[in-house]
Amino acid sequence: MLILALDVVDHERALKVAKDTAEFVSAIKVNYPLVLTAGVDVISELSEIRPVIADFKIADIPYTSGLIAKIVFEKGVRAVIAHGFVGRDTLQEVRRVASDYDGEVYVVTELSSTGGKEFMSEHALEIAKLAESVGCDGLIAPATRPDRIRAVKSAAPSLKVLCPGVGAQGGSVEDVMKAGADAIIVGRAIYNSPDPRESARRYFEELRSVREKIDRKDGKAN
Ligand code: O7M
Repeated sequence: MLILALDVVDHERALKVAKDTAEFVSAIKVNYPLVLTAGVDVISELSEIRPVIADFKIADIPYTSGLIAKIVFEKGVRAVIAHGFVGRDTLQEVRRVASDYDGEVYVVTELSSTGGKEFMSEHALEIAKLAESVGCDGLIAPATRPDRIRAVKSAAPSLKVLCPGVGAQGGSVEDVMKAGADAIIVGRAIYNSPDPRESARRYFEELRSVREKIDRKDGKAN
């Protein structure tokens, strides 16, 4: 599954990239750069093109976190992303709000950047288990460190794992999928390419061929 990280800072361009790549993209992840420039209603516009995941990395007390989740679900998002280091009470509140909208919650374990190793790695597996015990839907784990994808996957086997860091940050589709990822999240390598649609198509095809290779190896192919 391919998720587009739409961190462009121009409203019209965002809509164009979303429409041009929609055929190959399962969901659009919206982060602060777009919403702080285009306004929050861009979420509703994008939701008409593909399902939107609101990546505001919610990290506050339960009341404020729940409020943020409620506001974006009212705008039509399918899922929200919260930080896991905030602890059980906040994740429970975000989960509760999401359930009112039949929405999903994804939890960040450790960031894909080098700094993610500084504080977050040490607690990433506890965060994964916490997210699973709270009934969240999935985790965010770094495509830049496939061994960490394997680790969170075995800590919380029932959760989906979405992996940012492919392309501009150097992660490879094959390594990430072999590590057990359910989806890759790709931003700059698509929206900054001269032909975003073609770039999205290439990631889509690569995902398909890697998936086939993995299934053949696991003996799933007939
Ligand atoms: O492909 P890129 O590097 O242009 O974009 C990656 C996107 O994924 C961008 O929106 C980041 O904010 C996000 N991201 C990471 O790059 N690393 C992480 O560890 C976590 C995220 C993320 O999506 O968290 C939910």
